[in-house]
Amino acid sequence: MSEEVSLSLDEVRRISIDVLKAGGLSQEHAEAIAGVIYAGQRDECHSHGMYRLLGCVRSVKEGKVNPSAVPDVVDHAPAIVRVNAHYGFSPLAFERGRPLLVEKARRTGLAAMAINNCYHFSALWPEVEAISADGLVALAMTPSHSWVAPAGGRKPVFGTNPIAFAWPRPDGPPFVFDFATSAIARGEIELHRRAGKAIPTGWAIDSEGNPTNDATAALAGAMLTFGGHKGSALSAMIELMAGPLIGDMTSAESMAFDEGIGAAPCHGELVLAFDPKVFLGADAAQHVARAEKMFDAIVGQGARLPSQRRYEARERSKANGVRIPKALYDDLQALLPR
Ligand code: NDP
Ligand code: PYC
Repeated sequence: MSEEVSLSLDEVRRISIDVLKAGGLSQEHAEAIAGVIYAGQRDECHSHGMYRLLGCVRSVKEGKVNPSAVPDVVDHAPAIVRVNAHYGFSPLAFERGRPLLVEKARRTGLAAMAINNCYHFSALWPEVEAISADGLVALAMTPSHSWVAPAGGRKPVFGTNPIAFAWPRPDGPPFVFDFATSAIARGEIELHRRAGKAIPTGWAIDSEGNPTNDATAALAGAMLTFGGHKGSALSAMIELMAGPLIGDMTSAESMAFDEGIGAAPCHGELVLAFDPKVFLGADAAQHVARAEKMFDAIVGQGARLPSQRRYEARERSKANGVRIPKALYDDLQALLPR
C-alpha cells in the first residue's frame, strides 16, 4: 500500500485555495475552483479532486490561462445565456451564469447556457447537481483534447468528452450520472501512471495501435471510446453541441490551440436546464412520483444508482475526513510559499 495522508474537509478547502492563490489565481477563481475540487475529493472522485490542483497551477504557469479573468454573462436570447470566460477557468464562469440559466428555465421550461473560451479541468457532476438543487433537470457536456480514437480507428479525434445528467428527487439527493465518453477519464490513466499501476485492457492503444496495459504508453497512444461505436457517436455529438453549435473549439482544435504545452483544454461547455413544473404544470408531482418507481425498481433488485457511491463517500468524508497519497500531498506542499 502506498503511504497516505489524512486531511479534514476544512484542510482540503484551505490547501486548495492556498495552492491556487500561490499559483497566481485571483481570490474569486481560487474559491470557485477550490469548490469543485473540494467536492470531488469529498466524494472520493480522485481523478478530479486535489490531484487537479497540480494541472491548474501548471496551466497558469505556462502562460495561457488568464488567472484573474472576469466572466461576462450575456442574455443572448429568451432561452439562451452566454458566458464569455475570457480564457479563465470554467468554474467561476459557471457560477456567474447559473442564476440567469435557472431564471430562464423557470420562465421558458427549457434553457441553455453556452460557456465560451474557458479552460476546463473539472468533473461535471457538481454543476448538474447544483442546478438540480433548484428543482430543475440538468444536462451538461464539454469536449477536451483529442486523445480518443473513434470506434474502428486508431488516431485520436475526440476528447474524453464527459456528459452529466441530474434529476431532482422529492426526498433526498438527485439522481446523477457523469462519465467520460472514452472508456475512462484520462485523469484515471494519469493516476495509474503516478501509482505505477497497470491499466485494464480496453482503455487505450499504444502509438503503434496495439492494445496496451501500460499507462505511459496509453497516454502517448490513443484512448478508446466506451461501448465501441455507441460511445463514439455520443462523443461526436458532444464535439458538435459543445463545439460548433456554441461557436467554440472542437477537441482537435483545442489540442492545436495548446501548441504542445500540455495545459488544461480550452474550449466551450453546454449546459441545459429543464423545469418539470413548466413541462407538466399541475401534473408535475404525479409524474415525478412515477420516476421514483423506476428508481425503486433499480435499487429493489440490488443494483445501484449512479451517484450512490459518491453519496456514501460524502457521508464518510464528512465523518472522517479524506485520505490522499502522500506523494500528492508533498507535490501540493511544494507549491505553497515557504
Ligand atoms: P466512470 O467510468 O467511473 O463513470 C462514472 C459514472 O458512472 C458515475 O456517475 C458513477 O457513479 C457511475 N457508475 C460507476 N459504476 C457504476 C455502477 N456499477 N452502477 C451504476 N453506476 C455506476 O467515470 P469516468 O472515468 O468516465 O469519468 C470520471 C469523471 O471524469 C467524471 O466526473 C467526468 O466529468 C470527469 N471528466 C471530465 C472531463 C473534462 O473535460 N472536464 C473529461 C473526462 C472526464 P458514482 O460516482 O456514484 O460511482
Ligand atoms: O480526465 O479526461 C479527463 C479530463 C480532461 C479534462 C479534464 N479531465
